[in-house]
Order: sequence, then C-alpha cells, then structure tokens
Amino acid sequence: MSTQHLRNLSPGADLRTPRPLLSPAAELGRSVRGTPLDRVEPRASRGARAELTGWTSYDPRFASDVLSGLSQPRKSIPPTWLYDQRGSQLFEAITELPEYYATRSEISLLRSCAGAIAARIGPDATVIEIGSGSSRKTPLLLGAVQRPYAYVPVDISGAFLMHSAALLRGRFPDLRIMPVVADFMRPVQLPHALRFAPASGRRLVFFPGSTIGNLEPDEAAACLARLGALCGPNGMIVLGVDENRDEETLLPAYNDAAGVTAAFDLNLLERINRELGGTFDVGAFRHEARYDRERHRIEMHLVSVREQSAEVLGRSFAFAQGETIHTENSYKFDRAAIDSIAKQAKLQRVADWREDRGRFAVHLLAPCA
Ligand code: AVJ
Repeated sequence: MSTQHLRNLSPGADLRTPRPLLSPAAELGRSVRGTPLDRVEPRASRGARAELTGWTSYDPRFASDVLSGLSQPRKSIPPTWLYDQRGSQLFEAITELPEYYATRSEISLLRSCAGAIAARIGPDATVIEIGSGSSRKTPLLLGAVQRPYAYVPVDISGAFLMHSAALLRGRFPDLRIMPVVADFMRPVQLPHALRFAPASGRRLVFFPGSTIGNLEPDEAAACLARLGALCGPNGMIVLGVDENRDEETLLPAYNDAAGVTAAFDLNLLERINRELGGTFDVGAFRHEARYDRERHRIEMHLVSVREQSAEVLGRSFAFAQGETIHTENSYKFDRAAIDSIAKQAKLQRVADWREDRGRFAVHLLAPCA
C-alpha cells in the first residue's frame, strides 16, 4: 500500500506524527483511519479496506551482531542468524541433499549406538537436545531410553521448534515435551517444571549434527563446559561430530548442485532486508564455500559480485567487488581435537562410535569426577 493511498484513507493525517502510547488492546482496536476495526465497512469498490497483515519485530541481538559484523574490516555475521523459520526449512532441505552426507551418516550411526547410550544413562532420563531443529534424530535416542521422563528441545527458531515438538508429540504421546526457545551460545535456562523430575533420572544432553563445528575450538570448549553444567555430575553428553577432512566430498557438501546451500546462505541477506530494514540487492551476492586445510574448517562466504553499498537500520555499508561477508565456519574436529576440547571443558570420554568410513563420529562424554 503506498503512502499516497493511506493519505486518501485518512485525509490530513500526518503519518510521521508519533501517536500517543496506547494499551495493546486499544492499539489493536484501531484501524488506519483511526476508527475501531469493527466499524470499518469493507469498501470493495475502492479496494480500500485496511487489513491486519501480521507483525514485524526484530531481535536486538540480531541487529547488533549484524551492525557490528558489517563494521569490521573483514565482514562477518555469526551463523546463528541463518536459522529463522525459512533458514531452518532450507537447512532441513540441505540434510536431504545427495552431497550432504553428514545427516545420513549420523542417523545410521545413532541407530547402532542408541541402545548402548540408553543402557549407560538408565531409566527416567530427561533428554535435552541442543539446536533441535526438526527433531528428526530425536526418536532414535528417545525410543531407546527406558521410560524417558521428559524431552527438552532447545532451538533459536521458535516457530520451527513448536512445529517439530507438535510432530514429536504424535510419536511419544506420554512424554513431557518442554520446548525452550534459546540461543545455546548463551547459558540456557531450563524449564522450571524439571524440578519435579525423579531424582534417580539422569540428564542426557544431545548435541547432534556437528553443530559444535560452528564454534572456534575455544568457544567449543566453553560451550561444552556449559552443557556439562546443564547435564550435572551424573549426566552425560551425546555429541555428534563430522570428522571428514576430505576436500573432494566436503566442498560439494557445502556447495550443492541444486543450489540449496546457496539459498540457505543468501537467506541471511533476505532476513536482514525483512527484519532490519535492509536494502541488500540479494542478486548481487553469491554463495561460496572454501576449505581451510590448516584449520580443518569449511567457510561459507557471501561474495559481492560488484562494488555496491547496502543499508541496514539506516546505516550504510560499502562493499568492494569480491569482498565477502563470512557467514559460517564448520570445523571438522577429529578425535584428538575433541579430546583437547573435552579436557578444557572438564569432560571425559565414556565411549565413541564411527560410521561411514570414519567420516562421522558420536562421542559420549561425562563430567570429570
Ligand atoms: C548445522 C552447523 C552442522 O556446518 O554442516 C550445512 C550447517 N551449513 N550446510 C554444517 C550447514 C551449510 C551445518 N551445521
């Protein structure tokens, strides 16, 4: 709807004049014309009926990460922000790509080791899943645990989290499901109701998908230390890790032929446009995956195909041709790397399993006594 159109609807109204703060109820009852919605008659002839089309809001942490990340000499935005609802859906599509072996490897690995993990954790356990996304791997663990007490999926995308939790409820109708919307990069506040869990039930923190690879090794150690605190001294952590260091299979996994990974990466710019008043010309950026052999990590970049500038929340950012925004690292931590990270986090390995010619591993970790 153009501004001119709105002016026609409310003659004389200055849209820039701040309106007085109203109670939310009064605000909802207002239409564009300043008449209560229930008194607005549809004016089909002019197509001028005011509509409620949904709401817009932005996460101030998203705003500050984007503004500060784009202000650096080497522009970067943390991968956390790739996962709005659309990004979560695109990531789900990635997990089904022929090139993206990690999810399939992990699922088949979990099928073979879930029984052993369940035996070690015992009955009445609470399963807490970090970055639960679609919760597709969850039934493999939950189905093996004897009388699971509760399932606590933790994810940053609230809409996606609730959708996945609802689907899981169909499969485990008697299980308490207590979703938590949170960024696991910060301390996670568990639901209050977990206080009523039986004292004998232990906590199993499930951190699958090699999500830990998004973190620098020192951040990964700090994150695992927080997860160790979350599971408590009797609890355990199930950690899924992509160990593949073979470029021939890695590069296609992060730059698939169908372009789904590119869409996932570019959705970050679309999200900035949607939520932060961004003016990115998304077509003038392209996705690139690189492998850093020294650090054993995949990097995702959005490359500016020409010299250009874009605004975010009213601030302008200039891009040279070929300049990039670094949007993700995906470290490929091998057994030795996990050893040193776990040690820093005061965790010890209880067991580990491997699949797919050693490409993918599951580690069972527990806090050191
Ligand atoms: C969800 C972080 C594990 O690094 O493989 C997939 C994200 N990025 N394709 C990964 C991702 C591009 C994924 N993690």
